[in-house]
Order: sequence, then structure tokens, then C-alpha cells
Amino acid sequence: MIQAIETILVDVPTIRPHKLSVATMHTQTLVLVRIRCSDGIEGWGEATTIGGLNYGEESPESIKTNIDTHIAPLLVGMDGRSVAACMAKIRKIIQGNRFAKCAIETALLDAQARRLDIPLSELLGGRLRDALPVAWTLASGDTAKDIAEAEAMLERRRHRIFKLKIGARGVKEDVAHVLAIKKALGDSVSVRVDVNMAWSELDAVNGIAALEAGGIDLIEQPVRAELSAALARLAERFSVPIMADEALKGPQDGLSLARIAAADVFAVKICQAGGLFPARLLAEVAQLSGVALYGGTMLEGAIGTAASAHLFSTFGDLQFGTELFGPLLLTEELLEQPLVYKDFMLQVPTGPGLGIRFDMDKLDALRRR
Ligand code: MUC
Ligand code: MG
Repeated sequence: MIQAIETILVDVPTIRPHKLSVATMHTQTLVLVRIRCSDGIEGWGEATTIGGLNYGEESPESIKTNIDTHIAPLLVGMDGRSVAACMAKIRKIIQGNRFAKCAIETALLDAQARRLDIPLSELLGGRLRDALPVAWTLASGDTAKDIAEAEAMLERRRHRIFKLKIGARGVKEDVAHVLAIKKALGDSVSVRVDVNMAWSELDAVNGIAALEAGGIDLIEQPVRAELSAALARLAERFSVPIMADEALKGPQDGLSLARIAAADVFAVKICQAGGLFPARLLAEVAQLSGVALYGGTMLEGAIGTAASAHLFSTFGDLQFGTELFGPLLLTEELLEQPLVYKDFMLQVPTGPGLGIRFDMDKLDALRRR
């Protein structure tokens, strides 16, 4: 039986400012959920977002309030082993709040997998791989700094796929920044861009033409999420793959975008999709439609990153890899045993449930009071 649900906010400084077109992050607020059951088992979930309300329509504080006030009371007293029944109840009664639902579902599944003494991946269909390629985002805002950062990552064999955040400056300036980085890093690395919706369709036509000619491998969400017809025109026009990210707020959006061939690639994010099972459904829609997959992040800490890794390890095809580097952007390590990044890959944890454990003293020291 579910006895208690606790939500915890943890503010952790980032290793450097992380500049997106919608926000500059200096700290990340992790939103953690802990579910305790009467059989002594507990499970953890995460509902972290980016830049308060700059990126998504749920803020860390609204997620905490909505879980504490509206979601937890529906679950306390239910049989935590019946994860599907718990989530069906929440999905029926609670509108929206995909991030909050994701954290709850993750915590219930973590608890159930621990109970069964199996890794979470085995509750999600079964893993097909034990390690995932991980991109790094260059977002210092400075070309020389970004090149130095990328070279250090290559040297340490941590990342060889780089995603550049653009869209805050003019198209010409951004294109020059990206192509200078591409030229410095060479053809053995993959350089991609994420515009985070900043361009008009005309900006996108001009910008993508130049980026494609310069050897850039992937263009993420160039135009506003709701402009799916414009996204489809860009996907039709260019051979460089176009990826949908903010446009995917659940499996239904995936179906709508796939029907009009709006994107070549979908960024699957567990929180954006509304949970691990909705994210799996989104991936299935993509695969049935011939759309390639990328494992996305909302820059979650270890819980959301591990949960995503368990899910992405089950995807039949993960052609564009993942960007599960969230914990590496933070100045503090909160786990007893850190997640393992080596040889350009994240190792999918093998222990029961999520396969990770917090250092509770560190967590207590950093949590918001
Ligand atoms: C996004 O839009 O993809 C993922 C990586 C990163 O640097 O920012 C996020 C958000
Ligand atoms: Mg994105």
C-alpha cells in the first residue's frame, strides 16, 4: 500500500551558464518524488524542467504544489504494486501536468522493479543495449570557449556528438558561430543545432540552407511548436534531418506530426511525453511511421537521466543517440555511486529499479527548505 509521497526541490548550480534561446541557466532545480510503501519498498521519480516557466508550462514550484495538493492524496492508500491502475486513476482525474505524472509513474515503476528485483528496463519491455551514445550541449554563448570545451570532451572520450544552442542571436551570427565550431572540430564529430523555436519559417529556410551546406547533421525544433505545417515544409525542402522537440507534448502529437511528415526525427523526453509509458508509445508511433529516434533530456539529474536511459535502452532503433548528460552539467554529485560515462557512452544501470541510490546526507544538505 502507498503510505507517503514526498516532493523535494533541490537547487544545484550548473558548472557554467547554460544559454538557450529561452533562458540562461545558472542553477538547475531538481524536482524529486519519493514514494514509500507499506512493504518497506520505496521508489524515486523526477520532474525537472528548464528555466522556471521559460521552457515548459509547469514550474518546479507548481509541480511540487500540484503533486502535494492534488495527486498524492489520490494515491495514498492504493496498492502501489498496481502501477497501471494507479496511473490510470491519475490520468483520468488530473488534467495536463505531464512532468508531475512522469515523476509519479517513474517512482511507482522504480518501487515495483525493486520489489521484483529487476532493472527498470525489464519492466519497460526489456533492454536491447547496456550503453547509450551521449551528446554534449555547447551553450556557453562564446565560440572559442565552446571549441575548447568540445576538445576537452573529445580528449576525455566523453562526447563526440555536440549540440549547439542557437536562436538568441541573429541567423547570420549564429550560422557563423556554428560553422566555426564545425570547422575546428572536423568531420569525425557530429555537430547539431537546437534552435529552441526561435526562428520564423523564412529565418529557418536561410539558416538551414547554410548549416546544411556546412555539414551540420541535425536541426532541432527550428520554428514554434505549433507551426507543424512549417516544420513539414522544412523537412520536405532539406535533406539535413529535421527533429521535433517542443512540438511533442505526448504520443498524440507524435501521431499528428507523423501523419504530415513534419519531422525526420523525434526527440523523446519522458517528462514532455507525460511519463515512461507515454514516451514508449511516442517511440512506437515514430517507429511505425518511419521516423527516427533521439533520446532527449530536460536536463534532469540522476533520477530522470537513469529512468530515461532504462527506457531508451529498450528502443529497437536509436539512430541519433541520446543527450542524457544532465548530471554532468551540475556542480554537485548526489549519488552514492555516480552514473558511469565512458567511451562516449552512458552505461545503463544494472541494479534493481533505477539502479541508483542517493547520498541522503548530501541531498538533505542541498534541499530547499
Ligand atoms: C532542449 O530543448 O533540447 C536538452 C539539452 C540541452 O542542452 O537543453 C535541453 C533542452
Ligand atoms: Mg531541444
